[in-house]
Amino acid sequence: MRFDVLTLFPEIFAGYLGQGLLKRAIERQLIDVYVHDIREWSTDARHKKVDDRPFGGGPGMVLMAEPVVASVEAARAQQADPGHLVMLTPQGRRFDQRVVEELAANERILLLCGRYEGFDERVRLILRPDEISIGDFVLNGGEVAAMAVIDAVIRLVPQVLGDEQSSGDDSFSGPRRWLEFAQYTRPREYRGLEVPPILLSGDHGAIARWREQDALRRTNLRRPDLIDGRQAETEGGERQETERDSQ
Ligand code: 6GU
Repeated sequence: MRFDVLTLFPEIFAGYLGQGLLKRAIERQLIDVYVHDIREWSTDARHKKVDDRPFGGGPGMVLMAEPVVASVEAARAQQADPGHLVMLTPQGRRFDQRVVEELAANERILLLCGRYEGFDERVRLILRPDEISIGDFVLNGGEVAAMAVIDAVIRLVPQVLGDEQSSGDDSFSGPRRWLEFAQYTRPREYRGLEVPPILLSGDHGAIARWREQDALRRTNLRRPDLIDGRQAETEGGERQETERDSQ
């Protein structure tokens, strides 16, 4: 699977690409990530300007349509497959595990990162991107969001996760899309808190039932909206789960 990131800040990606699961996936040639500098497509040879003041006035700067459209078209032309174009913007549809699964079906994804007050509207009108937001808050640019998209999508690319790992039990995954069950490792007792005995029983059927029950209990408590669209109780006064009452 190939990702093309289009950004004004290509340096931001080096650390992220050079580490962990993603680094290994790139080395194993399961994933390719190309980072493109939108500034290289500036129409202004001297100052490499890519933004300008908004028509109608107001604060901030707007990314100009020409360099952005040119950079996307140039990246697309590098391969026969034009890829699926994603624009990272707080005005996009909300990113969740369903969107991750949808995106993972593509062989090639282009991630267009904005900065400043946003893109000239004609970028959207011309390129018709799949606009995605990672949540209802404002970031300074799409770069962190693009990394979140890559990070989530590669987990679903075959062979990226080792045999011992699997995305099937992940929160928001599987047929029910609940939160994941609680996990424990050694030691069996820590500061008076014991690992639930079932997990030490070796009875795989019983363990699977306990985990299913725990996933449901946690989801009910923390994210009831995942079960039946109920609003999560976030106002004051409701019960908070603690180590003690989860025992
Ligand atoms: Cl994708 N971009 C920006 N700038 N802010 C965001 C976002 C994206 N998603 C949530 N907030």
